[in-house]
Amino acid sequence: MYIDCDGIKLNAYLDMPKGNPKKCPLCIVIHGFTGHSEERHISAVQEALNEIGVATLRADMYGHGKSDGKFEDHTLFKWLTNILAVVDYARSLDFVTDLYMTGHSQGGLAVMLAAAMERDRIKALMPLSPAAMIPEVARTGGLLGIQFDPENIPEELEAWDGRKLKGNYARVAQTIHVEEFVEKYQKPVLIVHGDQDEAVPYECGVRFSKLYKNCRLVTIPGDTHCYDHHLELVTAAVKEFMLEQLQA
Ligand code: FER
Repeated sequence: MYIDCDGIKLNAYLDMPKGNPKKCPLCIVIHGFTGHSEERHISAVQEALNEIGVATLRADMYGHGKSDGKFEDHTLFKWLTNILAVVDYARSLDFVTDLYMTGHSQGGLAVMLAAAMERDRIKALMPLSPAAMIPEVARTGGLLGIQFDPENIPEELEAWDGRKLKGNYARVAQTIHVEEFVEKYQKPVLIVHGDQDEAVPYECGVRFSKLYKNCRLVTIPGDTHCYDHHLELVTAAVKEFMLEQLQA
C-alpha cells in the first residue's frame, strides 16, 4: 500500500488488531535513519500494539525502505512532510478513533516534531531511543561521528554504511530547535531508551524525558540502540503505557 506525499510514494503497512473491530485507535510507527518498516524492533512494536487492540500504520520515510526518494537526498523536513501526509491518510480512515505516534531514533525525533505540529490530533506520543540530539550535533558539526565546519557544510557526508548523505541534511537539521517542539506537546509521552545505546546517548533520552511536561522514561538496562537483548521489555513498556491511554 502506498500513501501519496506530493507525488512521492510512501510505502506503508496498515495492520489491524486481532478480531478486526469496527472501530479502533491507530498508532503511526516510524523507523530510524537507514532503517525501514520491516526491521525486527519496528515489527515487534507493531505486533505489540495490534495485540492490545490498536491498529498500526508503519510508513517508510523518504529515501528509505520501499518508498520513493534517494537516501542521500533525505532531510528532516522531508520526513516531517511525509509524516503530515501519513497523519492525513490515517485521519481519512473511517475506522480510526484516536491517533497515536511512535518512532525509533531519527523516527523518534521526527514524531516528536510532528506530534507538536499535530498536538490537537495526537493523543499520546512514544519516542523510542529518540535521536533528539541530531539538530544540536548538526549545529556543532559532529553528525555521524565525523567532524565538519558547521558554517561551511560539506557537499556530502558519509553515513555509517558508506552511503552518501548530502549536506542539505545538515543544513536542515541545524534549523530545528527541538525544545520548542517539546514544550508544545503537553499530552502523555513515553520515552524508552537502552542505557548501553551505542548510537544515541542514553543521556539524551533522560534529558528530553525531563523537558516534556508529562513524560515517563523507561530505561532498558544493558540494552543497545535497536534492543538486541531486551526487546520484550520495550514492547511491554509500550503496551503498559498504551493500555493506560486507552482507559483515559
Ligand atoms: C547521528 C546519530 C544518530 C546521526 C543520526 C543518528 C545523521 C540516527 C540514528 C538512527 O536513526 O538510528 O549523528 O546523524
